[in-house]
Amino acid sequence: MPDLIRYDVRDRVAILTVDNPPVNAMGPGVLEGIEDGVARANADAGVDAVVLVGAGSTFIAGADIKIFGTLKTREQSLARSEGTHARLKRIEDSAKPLVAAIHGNALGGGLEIAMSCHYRVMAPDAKVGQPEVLLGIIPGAGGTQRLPRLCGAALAIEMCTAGKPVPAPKALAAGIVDRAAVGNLLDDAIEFARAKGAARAVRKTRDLTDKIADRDAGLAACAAGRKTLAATAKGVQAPFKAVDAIEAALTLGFDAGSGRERSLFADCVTSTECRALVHMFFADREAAKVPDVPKDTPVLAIARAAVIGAGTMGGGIAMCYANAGIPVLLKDVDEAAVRRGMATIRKNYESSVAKGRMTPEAFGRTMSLITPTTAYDDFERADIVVEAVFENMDLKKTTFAELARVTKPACILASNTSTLDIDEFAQASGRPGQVIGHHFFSPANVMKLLEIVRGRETSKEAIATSLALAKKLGKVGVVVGNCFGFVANRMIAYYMREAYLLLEEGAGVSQVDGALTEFGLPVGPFGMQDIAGIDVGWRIRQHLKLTGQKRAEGPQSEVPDRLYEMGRYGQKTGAGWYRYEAGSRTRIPDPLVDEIAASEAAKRGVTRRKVDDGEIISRIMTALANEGARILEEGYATRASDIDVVYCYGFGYPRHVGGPMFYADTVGLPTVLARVKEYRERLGDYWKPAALLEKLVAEGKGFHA
Ligand code: T1G
Repeated sequence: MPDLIRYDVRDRVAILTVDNPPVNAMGPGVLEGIEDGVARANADAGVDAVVLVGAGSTFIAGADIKIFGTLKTREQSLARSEGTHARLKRIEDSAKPLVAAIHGNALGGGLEIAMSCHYRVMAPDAKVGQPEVLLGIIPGAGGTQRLPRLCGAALAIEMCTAGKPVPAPKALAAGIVDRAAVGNLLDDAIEFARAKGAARAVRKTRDLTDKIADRDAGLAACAAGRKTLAATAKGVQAPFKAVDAIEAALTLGFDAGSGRERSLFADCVTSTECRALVHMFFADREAAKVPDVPKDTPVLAIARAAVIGAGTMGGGIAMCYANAGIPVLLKDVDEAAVRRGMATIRKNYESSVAKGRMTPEAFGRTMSLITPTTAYDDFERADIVVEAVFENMDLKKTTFAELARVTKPACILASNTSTLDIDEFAQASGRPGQVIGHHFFSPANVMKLLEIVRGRETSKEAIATSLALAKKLGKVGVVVGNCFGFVANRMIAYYMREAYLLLEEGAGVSQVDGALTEFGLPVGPFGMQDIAGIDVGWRIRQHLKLTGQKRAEGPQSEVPDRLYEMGRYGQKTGAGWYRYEAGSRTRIPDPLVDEIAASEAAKRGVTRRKVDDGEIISRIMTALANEGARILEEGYATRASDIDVVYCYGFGYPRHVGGPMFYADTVGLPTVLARVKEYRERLGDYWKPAALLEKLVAEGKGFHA
């Protein structure tokens, strides 16, 4: 324990330093060590006050999230949090003034410990927050009771239901902290503590009442919070329970309110929502770990970039680099193409400025980082080039051959292709070690997923550089293998296959979409295609016909081709799977599509029937899990949680469900396998169980260890 919490004394002030790398999480012994340190200071005649500070880059970043997995029952949770609450009250009962010195992040339990101190001094660039809802829980160490007592119900509700960190100026203005440090944080906090020590000024947060005195205002804030959540917090419970706990702070005494918090926390921490969100927290971080690419692999500094192709994707990719402060060339074949690309970029930024998401200065500064060009001049200075030309293999191979000639040897040559073979580009370039896939998702400047596709000869340096670059671009990078469609589009082909076939079997377009949005997807498969463009899928199918490939085993519905032949590409043509009024994106069901589905079903001898929503979800999710298992057994994804990350960031799969592979574990792999076998019986041999799925079921395991 002594290593976790250091005890020093300076100018009659005890300094307790929490040292639990990497983020001073409240792992075993930390809170106990703090309580022991406070008790020692109170017994120390040479001490008048106490400062609590974090070692390294941050204060305490919260409870150790790994511990939640050990809380299997309400009883276990209640016992643990009762102990935590009692310990924090004993710390708060210190007879000598206790000052928290916050730098980096004081999040979750970190802020709760800081609020159990009598005062808080905060570094100007530090943040405080209660992000527990992002993990499917609520503050469980008195946060819902102390925070309103410091800043009032409205801000407490905002912080505990959105989970967003609050910067120092706002925390100071709201009363969460007492002083924004000037100069060295620790020196400033010691000076502040000395003054409080001299005045023997102790202030227990739990005794404060003025910020919650106006109960009606507080209850009104709760009602407003619930109203907002009803519209925004679909499919999750934790944010609502956070409001319930804060309401208890307004209506019950501190102890009763704390009891209510403990009970609500226990409801949350044993929920699937919590298990799924904790899974995703670690999955996001695991994705950056590639077994055969050591953490210390040299990373190429990316100071200058270039993008080939000023279309929708190329322009969005150029914006990603400019947004990250990296100068980027944007090249296309002629002035008109480049002008169009720049105009689209400008329009995107102007819309951000109009919405207040970007200042005019930032717009000017960022825009100036993008240099349009129709020539390869200056390409020799680029550290990376991203190719985003038309999805045509010959064109791409020519492009890579040219890029190898006009760039420096160390320059990484990345392709934004969504399905074509990276190894072919690598051969064409003559520089295979530097060739890699950077598959952005549309709109590239918005979607966080970056599929990093490693070719047969892609170097470890190119992979490590791509992972570091993803973080710099604000993306979540997932390294995947070079199979057709990589991971995202390979699996989505099965998702779409089932959607098409269910349509032909009798489900309606908006019924399928409705079932998926009810499940938690932001948009269903048909609405998604109307946005992406039915013509995009048609072109891929034509390319595959040339190479004798199929996107997915089993029957290929002809309905999308019929729509394409009718010029119904989706929103861009005013009609696709749905109809759209001029200038509107509102999806209007079109009976014509169901007629086409019925006629295609007849051609295939399919008997139409009533399909229920349960079957829609089961067929689609089972297809995803089975193909995901195949991707894993073939080695195109490192781990099941990488597939979950791809789906949550690439297609908006609900994080509170945990991704398609986590969801399969929740359903239970024996059930998933039984469904695959049932569908094989009923629908056809193409429903072949993945070998890995059968193996895991035989071993009584899940996709996630
Ligand atoms: N518990 C365990 N491990 C953690 C952790 C935590 N709270 N926070 C980070 N890590 C690990 C992370 O997995 C990674 O490990 C390494 O630290 C660096 O993290 C009682 C119950 C603080 C903003 O939700 O938001 O308190 O991959 O890559 O980008 O009411 O970490 O290196 O092996 O994210 O600099 C509330 C979660 C918990 C904060 C730093 N607290 N953490 O970001 O580093 S619930 C949180 C973060 C709670 C109380 C309740 C971020 C960060 P590895 P990183 P970063």
